[in-house]
Amino acid sequence: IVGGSQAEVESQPWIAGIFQNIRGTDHFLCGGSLIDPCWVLTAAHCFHTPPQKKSIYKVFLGKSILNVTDKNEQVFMVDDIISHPGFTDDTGGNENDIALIRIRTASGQCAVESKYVRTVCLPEPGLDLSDNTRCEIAGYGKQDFYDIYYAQRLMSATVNLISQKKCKHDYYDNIRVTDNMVCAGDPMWKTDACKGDSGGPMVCEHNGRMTLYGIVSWGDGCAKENKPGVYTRVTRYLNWIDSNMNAVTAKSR
Ligand code: 4AZ
Repeated sequence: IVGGSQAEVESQPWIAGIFQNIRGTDHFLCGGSLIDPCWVLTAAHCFHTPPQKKSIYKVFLGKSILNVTDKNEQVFMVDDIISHPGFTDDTGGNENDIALIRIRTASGQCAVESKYVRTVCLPEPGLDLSDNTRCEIAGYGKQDFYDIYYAQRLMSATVNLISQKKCKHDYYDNIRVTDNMVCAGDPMWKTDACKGDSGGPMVCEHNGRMTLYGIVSWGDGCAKENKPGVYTRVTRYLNWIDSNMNAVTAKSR
C-alpha cells in the first residue's frame, strides 16, 4: 500500500496473507479476503497456471506483522485452489483475475471467528456504487513501486471509485479496462495498492456493511498520476463464487 497508514488487523479482520514455500523458506505471495470460514477470495495471477502443488502454500489470518508470529493469528494449509478458467495473464489483459482458496488446519478446521478474524460481506448482485465512493484497501505490499521489501506491517488506505468511462478513456487505453474490472484511485494520486497487495480487498461501506467490492489486480505502477489501481469487480463473479464453493463442499461431504 502506497501512502497509507498502519492498520490493526481488527480493522481488516478478513485480510489473508498467502505464503509460498520455495526451497524450504516461506515467502509472502499475495493478499486475500476471508469470505467464508473455509474460503479465501484472491487474485488468479498470484498462482502459476496450472497451480503448483497445493502443499507449498500457507494462508494466515489475523496477522498484523508479516514476519512475526502473532498470538491472534490462525494458519492454514491450502486444500484447493480454484482459478477462474477464463483468467488471462498480463499478456491477455488480466481478465477474470479471481481465485478461490479452500483453507484448513492440520486438524481439518476452518477459520474460527475472533476479534482478529472475521468474514467480509460479498456485495449484493448488481450492486453498482457511484463514482467517488470512498473505499478502503489493505495489504502487506510495497509502500513504493521501487521498494525492495514488502511493508511487513498491515497497511490500509482510502481510494475513490472512478467511473468506467473515465478510467477507460482518460487513464488507460480503451481495451485494457473491461466491465469485469473497477478502477479506484486517490484524487491526488497519493494512495494506491502496490506489488504484494494483489489478491487483497477493496472494501466499500454499503448499507452499513463493509462489502468486498474489488480484488487488487493490476495497474501501471503504484500511485502514479493518472494511473489508478484496477480491481476485479466482485459483483461480476457472484455466481462463479457461489457455484464453485458449493461444488467443492458437496464433493467433500
Ligand atoms: C502488482 O504488481 C501490482 N497500483 C498490484 C497493484 C497495482 C500495481 C501493481 C496497482 O502486483
